Amino acid sequence: MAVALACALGTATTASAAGIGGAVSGTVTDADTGLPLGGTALTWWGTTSPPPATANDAGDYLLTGLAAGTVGTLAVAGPAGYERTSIPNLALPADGAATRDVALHRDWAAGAPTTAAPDATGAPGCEPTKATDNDTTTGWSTSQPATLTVQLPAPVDVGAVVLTPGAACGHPDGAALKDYKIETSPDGVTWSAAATGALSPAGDQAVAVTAAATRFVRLSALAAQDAAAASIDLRELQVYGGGPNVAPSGTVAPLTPKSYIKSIVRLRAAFTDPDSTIVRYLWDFDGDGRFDQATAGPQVAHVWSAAGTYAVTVGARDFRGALGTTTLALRIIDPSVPVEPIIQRKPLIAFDPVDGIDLPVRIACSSICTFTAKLVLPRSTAKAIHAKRRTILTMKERTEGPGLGSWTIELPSKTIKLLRRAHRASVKVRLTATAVDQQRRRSNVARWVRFR
Ligand SMILES: [Ca+2]
Ligand SMILES: [Ca+2]
Ligand SMILES: [Ca+2]
Repeated sequence: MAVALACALGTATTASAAGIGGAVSGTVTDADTGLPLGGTALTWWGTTSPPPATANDAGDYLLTGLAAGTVGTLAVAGPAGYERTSIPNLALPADGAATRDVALHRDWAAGAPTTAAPDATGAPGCEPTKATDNDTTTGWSTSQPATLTVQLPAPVDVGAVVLTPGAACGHPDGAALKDYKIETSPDGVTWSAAATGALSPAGDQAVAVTAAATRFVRLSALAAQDAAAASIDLRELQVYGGGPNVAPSGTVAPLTPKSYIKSIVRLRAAFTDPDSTIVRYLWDFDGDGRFDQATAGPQVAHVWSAAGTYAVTVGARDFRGALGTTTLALRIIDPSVPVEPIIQRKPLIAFDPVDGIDLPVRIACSSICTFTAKLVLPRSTAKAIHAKRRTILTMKERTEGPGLGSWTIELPSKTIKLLRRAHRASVKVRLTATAVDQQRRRSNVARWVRFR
């Protein structure tokens, strides 16, 4: 209440206008990647001239000590290789603080190797590199129509070339570049025409140039503003555009171990992008290939009405438009439906018909299986053929892995001899067989078998 009363009486306005309660704050970012530009210097030119502010690693800055209710100019100087700009007529409100975010272009030509032809050197202080030193007070000067070639540090999708004409090296104003031609090249060998035109006598002038994966930019300085000038001068050539861009990549997972129908399911994506900010997340909940929702952050909540396994896709869109996606097979459970037990299948044992002295056996198991079998003579038979032991065969086999095993149980030759000696054409024996898998699931078979 006290504050409202003071405002109504106008005392607050009077107090701040008379003091230095004004401030400007904001965030400085790279205009092409959205990444913060820490280290940017911000200077105020106005009624007061406080010390410059420097943006922190998050790109945030705060300039204080300004006169509230006044107008000034915010001068912005990005880190090395970035454009310098100024925002004139920035009004500070009477109650103190203004906010102003700033996006700066990287100048890919700044400090890049720069050459000229036919005169490769230029007069002292007017060399070709003076056109790419990120300083508009210096310039390149040529005594005749010439080309200036800049080798960019990486392939750049060029969007604009900014030319700053203006006489350099103490030459008269008429020496400023007027007629120009710009070409681009991916390799310095093959050139494509990009722009031609005539510049005004002074000031930064952007020329729209669209050229993907450009490594070289070549300017032809054709004529000065004053046709009678002894030289053609250019203070600065800047190249704006996007550098290499990698799409975001990442993963997505639900926040809870189980997801139920008709309940809120929360999903969180984790994406990274090495060269730009991520501006949006896109969600396809039903796997139809169409995004159903967009969010600014990496988390979303959704409700599914039917049980099933859904292919949920998350896309992350980066500052320059590249999209990276990841897909999750999300199981949505209906808690009212009892979960069917997974059938633990026991091993299966099957015998083919006896073929003479052979009995083929096959088994099927869900995991590695041990198979054992035994043939036992009836007591009376053993006595009749004078067999020393009733157990005439034991075998033990093992499957190589889950699946099938097949072997042949063969009547031992020793038993056959005894049978012949006793003049028997056939014999009935007791067969017992067992199959046990890794989970100790067991199947047993016991039956009579007749060999002939
Ligand atoms: Ca310069
Ligand atoms: Ca990127
Ligand atoms: Ca969809």
